[in-house]
Amino acid sequence: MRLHAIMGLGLSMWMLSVSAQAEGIRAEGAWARAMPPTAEAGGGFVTLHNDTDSAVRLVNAHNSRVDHMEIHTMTMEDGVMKMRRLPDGIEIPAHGKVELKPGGEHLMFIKPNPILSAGETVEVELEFSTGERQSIRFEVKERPPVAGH
Ligand SMILES: [Cu+2]
Repeated sequence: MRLHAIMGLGLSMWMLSVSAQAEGIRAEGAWARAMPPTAEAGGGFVTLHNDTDSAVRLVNAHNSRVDHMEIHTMTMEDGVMKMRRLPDGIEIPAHGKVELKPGGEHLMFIKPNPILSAGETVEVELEFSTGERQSIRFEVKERPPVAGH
């Protein structure tokens, strides 16, 4: 059962990357942080590659079980890390990449119901400035995946 599910996920991720390549934006290593029961929001992280000749912005994200999603960054204010919303989203440079990661830019799942639990996957539709939308599966984990896996 479990192996089957993993193989299914691998296949769907492969198919996703193939179709993503056709559109010019490629998502890699999407994961979301497992939330404590009392948390109101959870973070989502992914590396986005832009294989096109023009800069593209990630402008929004959608998921069926949240109130809404936001695009955030972390900034240092008076020695304290604070989250700030990025109303214009995040630019992915032409033939470049942007890494959404803990302590930096990230997606925010606002008031998910139920909360994000370790071991599940959540589907998020990323929306780009080109008008394209791409569905990505985020694996929910307690901590970041080991680099290279
Ligand atoms: Cu945030």
